[in-house]
Amino acid sequence: MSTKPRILVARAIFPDALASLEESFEVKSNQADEVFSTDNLRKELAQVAGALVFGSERIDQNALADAKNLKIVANISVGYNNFDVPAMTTAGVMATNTPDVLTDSTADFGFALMMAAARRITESEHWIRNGQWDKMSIVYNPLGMDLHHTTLGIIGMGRIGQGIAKRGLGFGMNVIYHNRKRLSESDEKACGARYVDKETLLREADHVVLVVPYSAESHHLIGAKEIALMKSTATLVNIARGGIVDDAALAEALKAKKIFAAGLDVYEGEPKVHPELLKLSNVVLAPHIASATEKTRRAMINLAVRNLRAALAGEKPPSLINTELWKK
Ligand code: 8YV
Repeated sequence: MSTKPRILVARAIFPDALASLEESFEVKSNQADEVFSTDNLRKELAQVAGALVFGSERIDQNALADAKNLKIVANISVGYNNFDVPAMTTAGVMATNTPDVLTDSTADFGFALMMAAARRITESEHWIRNGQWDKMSIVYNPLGMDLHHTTLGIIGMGRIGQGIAKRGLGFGMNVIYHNRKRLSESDEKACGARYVDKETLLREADHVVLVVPYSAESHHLIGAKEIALMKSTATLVNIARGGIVDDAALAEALKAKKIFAAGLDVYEGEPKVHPELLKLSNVVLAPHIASATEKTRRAMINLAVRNLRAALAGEKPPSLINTELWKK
């Protein structure tokens, strides 16, 4: 019988990363990449000392019910709203995530969505694909909104928010932000960003980008009332989490042209997308790919593996979330 610790890799990862894990661990992998049912996830976790998971795996009291030997669940994701951290702590299971390594790729993508929405890139592409280029007016269609020298409003000024702000400076944008906690003077200076309250941001920004973590507090942070404060020429980008925007209210507002356009990478109840959003041409839809470059996905997996290896070697994982488990 193998004396190697057993681990679970809950979704498909790069074959070379899997092979390297197999040198040290007895690995139950899921290269078929089908999301485990709640019952199957509980059964799998019951048999392992560590697990590598993605946002698709909900780690709560139920998932942990039979996991008597589990020491760590390492998320391959910076956001960890798929974790019930108190339940993990009670069960003595370390929770880790992958901060920093995806900041730049995700900030790039936030900008890409903003540009695509403002300049109607995907909508125009459909004109070409549908053979309608010759039916487009040279002067009027499709006219977009500028980014350069406009006001960029960022809600959530963590690492990714600050990365977006710095990109905005390169476009000559006036950057304003709102965050639970105001940045230090030196960080504000580095981002060239001015702190404002949420309502002022929504009123003044030409482009609003959401980068706040999901929590009960941020649920429907942007709904009909907030959208009503925005300019009719403004764009809204959500690269944070589904549920931060009320997608039904956003679809209504886009349909009624209360704002100019939106760019979404995340959705309430994804992988389902609100059916009204699918009908609209003034929204750019991406399937939760903000961090999806090969370099970044490899860096995320590497960091998650470092977290897992450390925990199983009795060391402190580099990005431990429930640090109280370490102080004991
Ligand atoms: C992941 C993300 O692709 O890191 C995050 O918080 O949203 C993405 O980078 C996703 O969560 C899959 O785990």
